[in-house]
Amino acid sequence: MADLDQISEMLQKGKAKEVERLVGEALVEGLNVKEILEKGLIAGMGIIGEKFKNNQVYVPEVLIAARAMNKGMTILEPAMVKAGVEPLGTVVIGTVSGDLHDIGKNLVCMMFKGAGFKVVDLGTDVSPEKFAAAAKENRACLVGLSALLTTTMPAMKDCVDLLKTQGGVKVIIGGAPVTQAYADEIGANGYSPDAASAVELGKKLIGAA
Ligand code: B1M
Repeated sequence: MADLDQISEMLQKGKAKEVERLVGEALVEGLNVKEILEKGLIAGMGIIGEKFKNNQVYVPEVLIAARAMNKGMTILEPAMVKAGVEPLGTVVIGTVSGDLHDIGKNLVCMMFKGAGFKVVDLGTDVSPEKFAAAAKENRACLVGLSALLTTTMPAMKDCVDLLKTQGGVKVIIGGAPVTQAYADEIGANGYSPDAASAVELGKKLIGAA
């Protein structure tokens, strides 16, 4: 009998093959797809996110857990489509113009995926126009901007200004030099110091918390 706690546990340990096997077994046994996602994969990723926030695990552990999550998702996704399971929402994420740092941004993407969002990752050095076009095209509820350089922080304001003209979408910002005060100054909807909190904030902003 497939065990959802075991899926969560194996994911936290980064055992990708085990996660893949257990998700497959759960599907064969006819377990509810949404439950496998929420009580198995998302639950495991949520625990990793919380531990990361509290410095109980570090970047490598998160990356390994995310890889296990992805393995599980490749098995689960076709069944989710069949069952009509909707993502919580779509979030467009990228590192702003002139900035090539992507390790933190990638963690933010993983945490959002782990929480059940559809993620459109635009990569690095992303112009305000590209953010705006992707938000529109994907009907995103959230846009996440990352910046690691003090010199690229002003590009966040350009993005916020442009996205505001489109309306509807909420903008959250983060990255080592970024602060809540800066988010307030440029009119972003929120700031988050780490990847796990970014998801909590995003959920709150779209009323899914
Ligand atoms: Co660069 N770099 N770098 N770098 N680099 C820093 C940022 C720097 C602080 C190093 C230093 O001088 N001490 C400094 C910036 C100084 C400043 O502006 N005040 C710096 C510099 C100057 C540069 C170059 C200009 C160096 C040069 O060429 N002279 C150059 C710029 C290139 C460019 O972007 N145009 C450069 C290049 C590089 C590498 C390419 C070599 C490499 C990047 C590789 C990559 O990302 N693929 C690199 C690296 C690795 C770093 C350091 C060492 C580590 C950054 C990192 O990945 N941290 C960094 C020094 C440091 O931070 N100790 C440094 C780990 C990551 C998990 O943390 O990205 O902060 P972080 O993400 C966190 C949070 O900030 C948050 O969540 C994550 C964790 O949960 N977060 C968000 C991030 N984005 C978020 C978005 C959100 C919410 C939260 O919502 C949307």
